[in-house]
Amino acid sequence: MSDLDYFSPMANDFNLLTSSQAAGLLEVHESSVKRWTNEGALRPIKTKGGHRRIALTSLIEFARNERPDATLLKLAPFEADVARVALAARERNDFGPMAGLIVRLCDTHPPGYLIRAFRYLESACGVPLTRCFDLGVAEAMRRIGKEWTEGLRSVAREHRFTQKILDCLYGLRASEMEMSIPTAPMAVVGCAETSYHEIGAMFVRLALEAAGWQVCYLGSNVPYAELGLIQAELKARLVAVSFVPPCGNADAKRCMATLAAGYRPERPFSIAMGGGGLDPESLDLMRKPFLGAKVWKSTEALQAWAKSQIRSRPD
Ligand code: B12
Repeated sequence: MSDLDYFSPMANDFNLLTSSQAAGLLEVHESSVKRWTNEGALRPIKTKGGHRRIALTSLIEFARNERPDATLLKLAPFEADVARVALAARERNDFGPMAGLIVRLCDTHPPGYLIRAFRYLESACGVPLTRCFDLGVAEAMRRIGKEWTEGLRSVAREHRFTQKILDCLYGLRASEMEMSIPTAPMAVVGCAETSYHEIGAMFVRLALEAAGWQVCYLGSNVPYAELGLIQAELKARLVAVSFVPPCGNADAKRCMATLAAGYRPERPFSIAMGGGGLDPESLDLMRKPFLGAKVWKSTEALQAWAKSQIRSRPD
């Protein structure tokens, strides 16, 4: 056999990487990977189709010896899992592996691991944090809910999981969010009245803060009338409310009606609603008197809008 081993392409579910994928995972230029393979420091494998590929395991081994500062290594012992999660998310928009890893990590490790994994996915692999929330964390939460419903997960283990997700969200926030600019637009964010499902509202809080907004975060179970009072007091441009089941369209209607009743035209604002409890097709949006009212399908979409608002503001 030549210096290239042979490998079946059937085994290639991100176990075998192109040099561009390998470079992305180690945060180096593709030319570096090609140089390492030419020099023999990194041994490629030849597929039956004649393509040169790098085994994920070899890449990690190489990094341990030659690139000990690579961020991927800081995710040990989950380097290979995180690499596969990153590639599935980025190249196939498949967040199932991410949800699986979130469940495993939270069940067995402190939340710091998850924080590091999200940071890596965002900065090294270009998977936005909001997309990790919308598609990865929300799916992990659904799996936890299903396990609980089927009697496969005790209440305490569900609570432990949820608290770790919240710890992770607070941790992600702590590193950069306390620096908001006083002139930045203000949003009031909270959960629907009676709702103790807080994670969706936390996603929104982080998404808006990362978009450059100031956020007044009110947490769970916020009386709608008081949402309006705080909005007026702070002259907030946006009120964002999360409706997770059992809250649904009827609650959203009540929320809009209450906010409309207390609306002060000299302190205008938009309403953003979201969460798995809403059925946007059958919800009659009360567009007036608000600047706008919308049910958002994802925090990523809301964040894109929030960024556009910052860009279009006069200095
Ligand atoms: C964790 C959890 C809890 C925790 C919450 C802890 C906490 N601090 O948040 C606790 C233990 C308190 C809890 C309590 C209850 N829960 Co619970 N819970 C869950 C679980 C497992 C996860 C919920 C969650 O965080 N999901 C993530 C959310 C946020 O995802 P999402 O709604 O799809 O939202 C997505 C987007 O829409 C967006 N988003 C959300 N909000 C917003 C807002 C805006 C503006 C935008 C832009 C986007 C956005 O973010 C998400 C990602 O994209 C779910 C299981 C599941 N299937 O979801 C059950 C679940 C929601 N709970 C359920 C129930 C029944 C309850 C209780 C009634 C149980 C009881 N008998 O006491 C109580 C109700 C408490 C209350 N009054 O709110 C049911 C609801 C069933 C139904 N259809 O009515 C579920 C579905 C479990 C089940 N399979 O039966 N729960």
